Amino acid sequence: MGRLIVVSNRVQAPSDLGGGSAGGLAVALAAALREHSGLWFGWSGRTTETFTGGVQLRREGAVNVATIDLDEQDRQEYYNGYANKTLWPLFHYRTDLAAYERAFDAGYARVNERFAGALAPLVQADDTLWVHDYHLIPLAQALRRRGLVNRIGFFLHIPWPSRRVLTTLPRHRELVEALLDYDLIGFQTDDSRQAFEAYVTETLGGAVAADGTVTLPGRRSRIGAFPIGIDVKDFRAAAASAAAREVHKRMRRSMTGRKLILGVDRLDYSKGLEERFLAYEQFLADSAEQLENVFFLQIATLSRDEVEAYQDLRARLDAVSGRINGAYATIDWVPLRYVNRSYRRDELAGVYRAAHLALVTPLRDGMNLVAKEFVAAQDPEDPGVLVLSQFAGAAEQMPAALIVNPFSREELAEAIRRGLAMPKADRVSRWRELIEGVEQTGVSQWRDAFLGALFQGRGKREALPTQHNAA
Ligand code: GDG
Repeated sequence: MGRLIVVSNRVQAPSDLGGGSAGGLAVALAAALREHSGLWFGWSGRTTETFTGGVQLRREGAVNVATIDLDEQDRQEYYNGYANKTLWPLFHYRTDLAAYERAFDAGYARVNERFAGALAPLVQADDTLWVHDYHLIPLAQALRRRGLVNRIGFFLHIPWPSRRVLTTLPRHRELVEALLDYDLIGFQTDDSRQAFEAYVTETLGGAVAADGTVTLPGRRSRIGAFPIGIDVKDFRAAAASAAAREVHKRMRRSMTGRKLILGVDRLDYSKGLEERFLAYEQFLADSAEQLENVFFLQIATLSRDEVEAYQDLRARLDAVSGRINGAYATIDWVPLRYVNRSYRRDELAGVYRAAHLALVTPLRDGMNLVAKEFVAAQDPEDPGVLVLSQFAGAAEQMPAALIVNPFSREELAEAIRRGLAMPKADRVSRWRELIEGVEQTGVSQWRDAFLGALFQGRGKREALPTQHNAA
């Protein structure tokens, strides 16, 4: 078998992953590459005055990393533009925030061409490519135009929206047709897979067979749901590390017997932070007996802060958190600790373990790894309670959580009350069910299921009738 080439917008060097600040995805991809002697290709994150197309190659342990620089216009039109101001809001059902600008379209197409132009010469005949996420939907098409017939798979980390929502995107048809140049398209959930199927059958007039084969005149691809997970063993080890134990001790000391409600998210409007703050405010207003017995720690790492919608959200969260603390804080109790810095993975594991209740309440989320990490970090003898949004992909696999509608302030406030009062026996039995699911849908199962499906039963692409081959 040839090499595995992973392509993602950004490349996270495996050497940075140890106890560092990487999320679960980077860890998963690094492990997949180590096993398959691979290459990881993506944007360096740097911009230069003019685009050169030069590839920087380096070796990180067993993994070869190849990056390119983009130019400033690329960063604005492709990354901040089409990826984060058009596709991200739209795929998270925020049509009100989605911006449609011709320059963004052009930038998105240009950068995908640039990726393809730099990547194609590095690809050998028997390599398999695995492309990640919404930044790179047209990449396979750009590579096929350059004559590549290798197997190429695509995995979407965010939700695939319903047909009605998707059709608000100008040129939605081109986007989906480009996606069909991949041999396999993976989604996080059945819900997303079904939404894609509905688009293919109802808008494109194609057919989707029971095994996921998608057929349209001159095209064939395959779709499937591959829920991503975490490396449970690795995360448990992080939770048992000296750094985690130290943070856990510090947290417990600072709690002074109060119960800890925890949120950990990138600061993003899809994560439902504002709704969560308002629900907590409601909980405080309704639960006089709980005042000073609990506090809420929200870690919200800054993200995409060049995009106005994120700056606006940050200003609103500053205002709501200030209002809550202004109204309820006493000389020795702060009801809401709202923190914008980020923590090391092992430190974070220690914070998870100290929490009595986690609020994972996105308005929309492809999966949500925080829910799984929280479960993995718990003490099996005395676990905390997970409150989980019905709109997180993770809810499909975690029905033993307290499942809530994050848009309902009352429901969320009630779940906080219920979670904090839950008897230990109930917490333990729910946790056992949850950890079993987290273990069964771990990151290695995700990787193996996706790559297994990509390798399965298919010869090279030349066997398939595609529009490019036919033309
Ligand atoms: C996308 C999809 C899907 C957060 N704060 C810190 C920190 N984190 C880590 C968490 C977790 C990761 O970041 C966040 O992952 P999520 O899954 O919650 O969310 P997205 O970033 O939106 O990820 C999502 C995911 O892709 C994978 O497919 O689940 O639906 O939106 O691992 O722990 N990590 C560290 N310090 C922090 O302060 N070290």
